[in-house]
Amino acid sequence: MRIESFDERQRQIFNDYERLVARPNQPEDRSNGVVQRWRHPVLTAAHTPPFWRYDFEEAANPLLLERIAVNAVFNPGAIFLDGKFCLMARVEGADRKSFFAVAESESGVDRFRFRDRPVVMPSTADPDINVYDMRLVQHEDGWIYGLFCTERKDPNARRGDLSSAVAQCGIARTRDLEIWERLPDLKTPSPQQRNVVLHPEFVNGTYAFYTRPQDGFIEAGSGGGIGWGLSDRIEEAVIEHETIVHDRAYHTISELKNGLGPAPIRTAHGWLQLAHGVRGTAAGLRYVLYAFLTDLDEPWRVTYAPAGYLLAPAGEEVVGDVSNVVFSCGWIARPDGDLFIYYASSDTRCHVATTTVERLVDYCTNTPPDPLRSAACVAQRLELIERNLKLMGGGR
Ligand code: M1P
Repeated sequence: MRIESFDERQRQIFNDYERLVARPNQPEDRSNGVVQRWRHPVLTAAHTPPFWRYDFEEAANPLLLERIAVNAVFNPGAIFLDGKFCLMARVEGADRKSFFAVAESESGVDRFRFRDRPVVMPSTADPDINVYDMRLVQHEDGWIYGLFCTERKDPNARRGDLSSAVAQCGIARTRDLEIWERLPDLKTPSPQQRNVVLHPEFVNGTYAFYTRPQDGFIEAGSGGGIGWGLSDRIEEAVIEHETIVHDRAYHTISELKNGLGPAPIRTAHGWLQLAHGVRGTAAGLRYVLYAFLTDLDEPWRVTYAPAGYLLAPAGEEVVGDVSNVVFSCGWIARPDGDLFIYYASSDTRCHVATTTVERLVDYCTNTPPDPLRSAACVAQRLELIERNLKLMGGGR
């Protein structure tokens, strides 16, 4: 290890950080026309300010060692606020605890910079052990809501079991992403909840939630699917009755689990939805992102469900703390229709993919649904091939 002076090392740390944060991003050379990936991750652990990790007081840290390391930055919620693209990132310390922090950018594709301090999220009477995956939504009641997973140790775990946990939906609201009012956790008929998202508009005068009922902490069990429920109040939100919007199905991308990503986007053709689907493989779970549309007046009713995934882990995205995962909690649609999809790969880093609302609606309405059998998939593909061959003047 090269011996540097304290000042030299401090300069180096800040230079590296500034170079990374100021790095311009470029779209990948190729795209399938549906979504455009961008070359560099928009947020990584190294994007957290050095003063979150190092103690820069020379007397206290003469060797200038990293004191409180950051392990990963992933699964950000997203909102456009005060002229900036804001990401509410899940920052995970080396100690495995996650917290929220806001990073802002003018372009939406690069130069994301964290605010000086992470979010101080108030607790409920039963303090959270871990919080993560905040979905931000500008609700028509005027508040910005953050719905997130709050995790606590399972009080009923058998002695010696230090892993069983209970996941529920935490709710907080803000005007500026800075000062948060914590509301009581959502109550639902399901034993556990994750991936809960608030619908941006009232439905019949009530608050509407997309849920993900689950029996246990990891497995959906007899529950699962993307659920739907209503609550008269948000201050003490209770869903009495949960129905399933989008179920799991055998031999699909979401056979094992699924869950809504960000809050849906209103379009002329229905609510544009983004979700993750999970299936089991010999190498473990595989998480992909998929899109669908629901009815404008009945947001719980699926109108178009294209087969398969919109985005699956590729290249460096495949590897990380929890490999073979892409996961999204945030996207931003601009008034001109440009759409910025923020997603994380392998529970490690955050990326952006760009598209337009028009393209995703086209994708949803024109991609055939999953016919659920190989033979039917061949028939579906043959229909496309024959039409194309005719256009191209024959074939062999
Ligand atoms: O590790 C992959 C993801 O697992 C969980 O999501 P789900 O409940 O849908 O399986 C979450 O912990 C999520 O943060 C994580 O990215």
